[in-house]
Amino acid sequence: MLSAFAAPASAQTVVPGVFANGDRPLVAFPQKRPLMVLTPRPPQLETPFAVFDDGVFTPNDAFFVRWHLANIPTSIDGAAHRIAVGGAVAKTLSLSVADLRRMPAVQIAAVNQCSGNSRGFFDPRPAGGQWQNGAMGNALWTGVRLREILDRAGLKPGAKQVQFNGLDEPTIAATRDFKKSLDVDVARGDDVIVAYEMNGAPLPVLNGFPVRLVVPGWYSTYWVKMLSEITAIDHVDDQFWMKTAYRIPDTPRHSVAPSDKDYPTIPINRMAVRSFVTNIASGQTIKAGSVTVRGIAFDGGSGIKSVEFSPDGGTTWTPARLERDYGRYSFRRWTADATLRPGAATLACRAVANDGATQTTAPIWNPGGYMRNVIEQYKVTVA
Ligand SMILES: Nc1nc2c(c(=O)[nH]1)N[C@H]1C(S)=C(S)[C@@H](COP(=O)(O)O)O[C@H]1N2
Ligand SMILES: [Mo]
Repeated sequence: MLSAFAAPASAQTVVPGVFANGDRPLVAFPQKRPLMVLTPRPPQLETPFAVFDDGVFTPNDAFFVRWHLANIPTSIDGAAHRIAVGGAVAKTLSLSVADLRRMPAVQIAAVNQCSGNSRGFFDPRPAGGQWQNGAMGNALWTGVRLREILDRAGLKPGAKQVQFNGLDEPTIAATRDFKKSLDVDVARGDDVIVAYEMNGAPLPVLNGFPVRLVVPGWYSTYWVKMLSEITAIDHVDDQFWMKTAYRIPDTPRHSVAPSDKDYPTIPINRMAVRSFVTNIASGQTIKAGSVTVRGIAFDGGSGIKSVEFSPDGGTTWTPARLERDYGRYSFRRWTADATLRPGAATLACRAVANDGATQTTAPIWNPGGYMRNVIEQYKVTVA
């Protein structure tokens, strides 16, 4: 039995905002170190960005948390938990975590990033959680291929999508239960897993104990936590969380002008390529001379081809060294050497993915505040 709310939360300090209204108390929730609180209920906790400099994998106790519905289970009996597999299948199943552990295990390093990561930097600001850049994390996930489960149940020929539900529920009837769906061909992909371990340990309750869906390369809205139902459906899911929420403009770069209306939309899917500096933050004063800059890059699953660093706001670029490759869905760490002269400086980095996608200086805009991937700039003082 794991209880998420056994310990009282206590505010330790406040992280000053990097945008208006962005101050965040640092609070330790159960199984978590102090994280930046956007909302306490439902819990939305952001990883302080400096954590990403510590290593390629984000520790479980520092991993961000995002729930939509306030009625989340506060304790779970992992041994009693079952996943009900049903709908358009030949045979319904009821699977325990022990059942999953008896099936072939798969391990995959993958970035879990909220669709709205960095939403607070959109201009004009859209509604929704005002995240800075810490609504993401990279972990080594262990579990069972979803395909393996679907094959045991036997998808009927009419199955179009597979729908996922977790144990969390709305507090009032007017709120729709959180469910997400994937096309059958995506759901049957090699890398989609039902995970029971994260970085070699059971998932923290707030990250979906005892089992969650992991959809490498895709935004984490599909990574349904406390997974309790897998349902094959014979139509394209038309419930709220697929038809209305989490949709992006079907336009170049998924961008529109704030005044645009009546453009086509599609469900959000693969992540855009991004890169960040991890050992230097905007507003910092750094010593003049030679410096080694460290950072991370990732994309929607083609893998990182190259990263470049600019010490002068994008006027000149030098290639970064890519560090160990943990697979095409993982953070890829990089380092670059620079010589900095005294004065104000703007540092920047940009990545190119194996599929050719890259980052630009022009930010995109959409009403969901999704998929930000502009070239990050770090304004520092060199002294
Ligand atoms: N059951 C359930 N799963 C969920 C959600 C939710 O509200 N309920 N939110 C999704 C969204 S939008 C995000 S960003 C990720 C966050 O995963 P994390 O809390 O493990 O970081 O969970 C996803 N899975
Ligand atoms: Mo999200």
